[in-house]
Amino acid sequence: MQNATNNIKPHYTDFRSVARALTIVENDLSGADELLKSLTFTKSSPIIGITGPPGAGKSTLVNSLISGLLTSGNKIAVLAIDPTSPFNFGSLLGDRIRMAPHFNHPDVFIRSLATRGSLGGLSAKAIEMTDVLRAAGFNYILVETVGVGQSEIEIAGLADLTLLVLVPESGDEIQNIKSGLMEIADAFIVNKSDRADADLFVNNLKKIQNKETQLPVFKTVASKSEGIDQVISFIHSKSEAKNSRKELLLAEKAYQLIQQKRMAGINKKKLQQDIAKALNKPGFNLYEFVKDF
Ligand SMILES: Nc1nc2c(ncn2[C@@H]2O[C@H](COP(=O)(O)OP(=O)(O)OP(=O)(O)O)[C@@H](O)[C@H]2O)c(=O)[nH]1
Ligand SMILES: [Mg+2]
Repeated sequence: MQNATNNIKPHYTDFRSVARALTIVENDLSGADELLKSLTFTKSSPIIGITGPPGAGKSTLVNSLISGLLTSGNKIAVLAIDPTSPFNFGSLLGDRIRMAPHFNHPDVFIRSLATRGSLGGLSAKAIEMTDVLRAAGFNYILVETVGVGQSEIEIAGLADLTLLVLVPESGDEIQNIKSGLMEIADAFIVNKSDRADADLFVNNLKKIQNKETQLPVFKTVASKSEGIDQVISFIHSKSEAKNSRKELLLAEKAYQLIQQKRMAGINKKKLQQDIAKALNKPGFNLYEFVKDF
């Protein structure tokens, strides 16, 4: 049988093959399954998650990280995941502008994913797309996602290394950080540290942490590429260390993919239509209705 994946092996030397493979996977075109199953991974390219509240400077940071990571002749892929939330409307365009210096760079591949999972969790598509990028052989894969409360936790299931970007005014986030975010982040980045009270916030971040399990706190001014070298060194040091969370990460990914598979073909509109039909008969029972799903 002919299908769209014939001869598509995403490879970082051919961005068109990467773009096509991503499109097939993103839109679940025919052959997407075969493509995913045929992926082979020759490098252990780290996936670096950059998350944090809207406007914290994630894209600007990604932009300066790219500059730092490129110097060693690396090929870099960026996946910008944009939640379909109305208040973030237009930020993809913003990302494009922020990362513009790298848009035409031959060693940088940038792609956006406009939707989150239909289940509200991290999109299974994001997992599949980062795997396509890994199989393509990029040296680093940067994934930017806006984190609002719980959604920050989701990226930890995707990334080998999670950087939580905050700003000196992120005082309200401290509560979130205390209740869970500390476990998922590998480092805090206090961006916009050219603003007042950056040091105070950095100290607070250190104070709320357990002495033994202190995460590093980096101060950056992403818009001026200040403080980036330290973050790059941290990324290098972490990528060399063996990832002790590997099983945990894979289990999280498997969970998302299974969830997507099980829910395939089920949507609320169709459910409503089926219920409308079922209601025409006497004695409708919701539990009876859902028992075959
Ligand atoms: N003063 C200052 N401004 C910065 C710094 N880094 C980024 N900005 C500015 O902050 C604004 C938001 O930056 P982005 O990089 O788009 O932030 P983001 O977190 O990607 O935003 P979303 O993707 O919309 O959540 C832009 O106007 C940047 O120029 C910094 O270190 N200092
Ligand atoms: Mg952004």
